[in-house]
Amino acid sequence: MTRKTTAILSLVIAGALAPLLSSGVATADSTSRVPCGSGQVCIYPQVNYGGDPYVRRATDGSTSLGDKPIDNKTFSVINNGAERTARIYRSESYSGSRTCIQPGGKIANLQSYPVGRWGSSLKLNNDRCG
Ligand SMILES: [Ca+2]
Repeated sequence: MTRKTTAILSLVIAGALAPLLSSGVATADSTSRVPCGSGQVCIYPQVNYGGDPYVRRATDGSTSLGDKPIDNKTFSVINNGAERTARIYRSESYSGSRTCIQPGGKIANLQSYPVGRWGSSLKLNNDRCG
């Protein structure tokens, strides 16, 4: 392989990867956001991932939101928990209308989803949504 060919290939690869890298980050605009780390499920008290998120490590398994500040303030969510689905329920004890977020998935505005902003418990599972 010539040096020129290698250089061209590098450019092609870089160009192909750039959209993938940028689309995986929850920074849709320039305003500051609290990022959701790898292996974490983050529920934000504002749409478009705004405000201080409730953060749960996916490896912790099934847990309730518990914290009063996030209760009924589930406006947006990022699921960075590898292999784990995240279900947000309207009521405590994992009942009521729910919305499931696939691993690697995110929802910028939960208000148009079944759980809405009214989430009060969160369950993480090693299953699939649906
Ligand atoms: Ca609720």
